[in-house]
Amino acid sequence: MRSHNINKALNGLNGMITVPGDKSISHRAVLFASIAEGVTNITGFLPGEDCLSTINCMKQLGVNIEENGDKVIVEGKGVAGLYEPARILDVGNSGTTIRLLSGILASLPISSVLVGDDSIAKRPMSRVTGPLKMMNATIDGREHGQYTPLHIRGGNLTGIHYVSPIASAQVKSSILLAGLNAKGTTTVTEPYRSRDHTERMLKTFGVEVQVKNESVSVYGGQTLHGTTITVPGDISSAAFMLVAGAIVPNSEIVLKNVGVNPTRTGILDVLTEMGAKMTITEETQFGEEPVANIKVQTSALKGITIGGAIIPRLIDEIPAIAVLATQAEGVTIIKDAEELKVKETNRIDTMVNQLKALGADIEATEDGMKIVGPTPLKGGTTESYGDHRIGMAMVLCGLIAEESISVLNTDAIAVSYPNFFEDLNKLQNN
Ligand code: SPQ
Repeated sequence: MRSHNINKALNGLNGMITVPGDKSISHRAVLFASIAEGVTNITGFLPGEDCLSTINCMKQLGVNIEENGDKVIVEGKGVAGLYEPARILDVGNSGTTIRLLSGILASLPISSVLVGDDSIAKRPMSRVTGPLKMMNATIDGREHGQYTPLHIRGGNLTGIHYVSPIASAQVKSSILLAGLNAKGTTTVTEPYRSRDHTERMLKTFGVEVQVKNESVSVYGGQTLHGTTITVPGDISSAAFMLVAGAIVPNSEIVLKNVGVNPTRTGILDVLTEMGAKMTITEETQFGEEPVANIKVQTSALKGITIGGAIIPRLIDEIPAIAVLATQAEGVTIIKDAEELKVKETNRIDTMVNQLKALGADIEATEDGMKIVGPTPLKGGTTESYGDHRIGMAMVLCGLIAEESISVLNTDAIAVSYPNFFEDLNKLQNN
């Protein structure tokens, strides 16, 4: 396992970079292309470990996929053309792969077994297996289908109206994918809207999707048609650079072609409300997805309260926001974010414990955290705990701390941002 020693960025961060392709969109592009009829050409694909797990699973289901860096060509087989896999499907560290793929597999009369790494083994699966069973799929797993390994035997599904207790794009997408091959109409209603990449991309593949407030519906028996997908830069990866640009003195950075889908831009709202100097230019569209360049400069920041409907719009950015808040004047409260406890790690505990050890004034609450700033951070040893976003958040701490910070198990960062250190070096050497 690799580790990195991070030193204070004395000359600031400067220049322009293009962050890697969006992870959520890359997964969906491969999954939807695989169940479509005809060829799909994907560019800007994220060749991170999670999305490669999706590709490997689809290959085991008989799909021909050609990969060349960020270019991927998928020869769709139509959903009924997927093979019964001869071996266990391994999703690695990827929650998106196991939950979305479960929806597809639940709609097919084949038997499959899904496993992942130690982190996946602890993450709740009943949020998808529960509604898929209501649709008539047979699914088992540890603790009655709550945990991996999952065994799915599907087919002959009936559409449902599922009112989800949580705002989760993985739950919504899994049920909708099953609904595409079910009898009648399938509807998912969420308490707040989660990221809507599935709804947007299904349209690109020729599927009729109805969206009404917090509800999304599809009817069964629709055919997806191969297409061309250009993946925008990942705003969740950009978030680490945006926070670095705002807190490291003497910085001015521009991030090119970042996805600015409104269901993902909570981080931009938070930066603006905290007082960050930020501008958005070159707004355009990559298919159904809005994209823009984002410039950020070193800023004087103030604490704010973050909760309610904005949480699903920035859930993956909270580790970065926690670091940001340690450098803001006053109190920052993050609430309504219990979902952080069931990510790759318990992101409330891992962030609070590690930031506290570095000298931050931070406390965990039941549904988030409270941070009082600004506080200087001191050196020490930190760890990703196998969670890419925790690893990158700890690197941010090293860029501003008085002494160097060593971050253990930085390999995990390759899950979503394989060139993270190269991009950071570029910004430090301009
Ligand atoms: O795929 P995975 O491991 O679940 O990834 C994470 C991440 O930090 O990259 C969460 F740990 O992102 C999820 C996100 O939190 C990706 C996602 C999606 O692509 O649909 C949706 C969110 O999860 P959820 O549970 O709210 O649906």
